[in-house]
Amino acid sequence: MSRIRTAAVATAAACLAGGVLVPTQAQAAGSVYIYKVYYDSPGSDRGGNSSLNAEYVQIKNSTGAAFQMQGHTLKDASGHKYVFPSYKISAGKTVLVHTGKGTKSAGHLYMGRGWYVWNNDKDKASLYKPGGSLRDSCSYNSTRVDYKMC
Ligand SMILES: [Ca+2]
Ligand SMILES: [Ca+2]
Repeated sequence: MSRIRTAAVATAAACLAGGVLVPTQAQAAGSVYIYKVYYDSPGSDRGGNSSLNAEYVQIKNSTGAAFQMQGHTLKDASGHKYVFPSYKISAGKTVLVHTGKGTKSAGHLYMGRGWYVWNNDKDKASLYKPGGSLRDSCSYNSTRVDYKMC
């Protein structure tokens, strides 16, 4: 009998005997990342809040716990910047960061801008941690599609 197998048997025996809590194997940690950039709002880009809000960046939390976004920043390639307010993305959920104005609600945040941010040809979305280090980025370079799955 190998040492590993012996240890496993001993652990199992300990559990049966005393209900000892054995540390479970670490789960796939997951991450918080840019999931999608919908950069070319449907239809003509003539402004208007509903058109601005159809342009968005979707951020996903694939971890097993809620994640607080407060203090994170989202930037485009030319330096437009959005600082996240207090907002928790639930485990496994996403939040849409809309370009236009609106009231924060479950699944929706708003940059509050009066014009588009994400270029329709090419751009780069970068998500920074509160301390300033990069959490994730997503680049695109195509006018043939309206969004990028990152
Ligand atoms: Ca755009
Ligand atoms: Ca458009």
